Amino acid sequence: MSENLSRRAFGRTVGAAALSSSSFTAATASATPQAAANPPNPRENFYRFPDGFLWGCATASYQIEGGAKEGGRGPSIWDTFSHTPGKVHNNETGDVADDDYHRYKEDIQLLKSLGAKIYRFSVSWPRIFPQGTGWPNPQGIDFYSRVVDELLANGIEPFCTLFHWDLPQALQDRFGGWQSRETSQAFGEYAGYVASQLSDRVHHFFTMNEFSSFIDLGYRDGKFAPGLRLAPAELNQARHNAVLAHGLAVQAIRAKGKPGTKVGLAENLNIPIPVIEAEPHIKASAQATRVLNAQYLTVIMEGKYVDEYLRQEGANAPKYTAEDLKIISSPLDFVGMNVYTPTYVRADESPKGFAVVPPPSSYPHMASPWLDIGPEALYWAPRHVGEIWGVKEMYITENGCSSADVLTPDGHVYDTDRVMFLRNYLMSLHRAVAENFPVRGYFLWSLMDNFEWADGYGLRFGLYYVDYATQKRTPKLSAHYYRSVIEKNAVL
Ligand code: PNW
Repeated sequence: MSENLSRRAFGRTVGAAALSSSSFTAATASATPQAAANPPNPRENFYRFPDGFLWGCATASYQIEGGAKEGGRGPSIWDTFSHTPGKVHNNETGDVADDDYHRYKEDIQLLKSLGAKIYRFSVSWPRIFPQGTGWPNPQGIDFYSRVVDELLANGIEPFCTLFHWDLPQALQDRFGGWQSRETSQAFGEYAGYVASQLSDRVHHFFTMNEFSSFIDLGYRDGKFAPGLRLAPAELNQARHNAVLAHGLAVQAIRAKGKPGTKVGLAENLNIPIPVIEAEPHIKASAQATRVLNAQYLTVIMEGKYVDEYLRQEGANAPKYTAEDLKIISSPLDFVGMNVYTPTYVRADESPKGFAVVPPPSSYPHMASPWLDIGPEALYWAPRHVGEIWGVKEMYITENGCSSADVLTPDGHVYDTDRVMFLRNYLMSLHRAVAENFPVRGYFLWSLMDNFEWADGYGLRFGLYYVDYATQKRTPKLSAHYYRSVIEKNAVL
């Protein structure tokens, strides 16, 4: 009965056409009386998560908001990059994206329909400081303040990311972006300001999203904004400036936020998986975790660049002071991990003690060519981070996949591959939690299809299908699946 009611409520929010009079709905509905009569699905017991486990979704400002020239927003490096012909698939831009800037209330209802308890969104720095520094733009913080209020009014806890790649263009022009410590300093000031304005209602802040994506893809490979290809010494310095910025932001949030405000980061660490789950490969994978994440997570957790990295880079190693390392390793309240792909590692006789095993050409991946399928990554990320660095609070800040979604004429998206992906990754997460690695919550990437960076609108990661011509959102099969997972607090 209550299930019927909630399904009807779900249908109402997402548009009646999406859920009515379909074989999918009928099949689900007819299963209900049977489920009540028979013992529950054993999976619901075996793969159940602890009470209070937090389920939610993640998005990012440039990928969903649009409203690029509204509310006093200044340009970001992604506006410049996407408007440069040849940089993004079909020369698509985030000018409109999901139009969430105008539709955030509707989008928060989508979250509510799923039963989400938490939502990870990002603040667009150039909405707050259109020139990167200086006087804040009141319309900018007002927008996020309204988003936060709307989330809280719907019983959803906001988790705020401060940097998800949309650097103010002014900082790129004036200082060369992350090539300069001026940008690190400016980030600290921006982070402190946002915390001072939102921490009465937002209790969790992430400084940065994915160092390697915005630095390595943006400053080494030229595939992301600002589209540079730096030499190794300059690249390592940009990496250093980015982790320094993170540390300055941690300190600024502690100084300017309400007491009790929690700070962490959302990092797509390299996740070594032992080729065989037995010694000595397990030990090799732990050693690999420290070395392969040397420039980012390891220096943040340890306050020191590991010798292997410094030796390997030689004269190209970054220049820094002891004070820098103290700032970079400012203590965190939690670690967020974006988990997508595995890195297979085996034990090796070399001084490093491990070797990375490159995937064979037959290795399966999702619609994004880089998205190799490795469900065990969602077990090994919390295990390595918990065992190596003793982290006491963790979140999975992103996990999900692209799929070649097709909207059927009667308005469905049967993304069985995404459901397969989620089921298998979540079973690995369940194992980590069952073994007491302290993962408190999971954010699925993403709530809805959105601007997938250099892939434009060509690759879809959402639980909701977005028709970009009409901005209509349609729940995919995976949205129904995730809603059931949240409802049962178990992997189905
Ligand atoms: C993450 N790679 O990006 C980002 O945090 C999201 O903004 C993005 O939409 C999502 O994952 C899906 O791509 C990544 O090439 C981009 O390995 C590229 C890679 C990994 C993550």
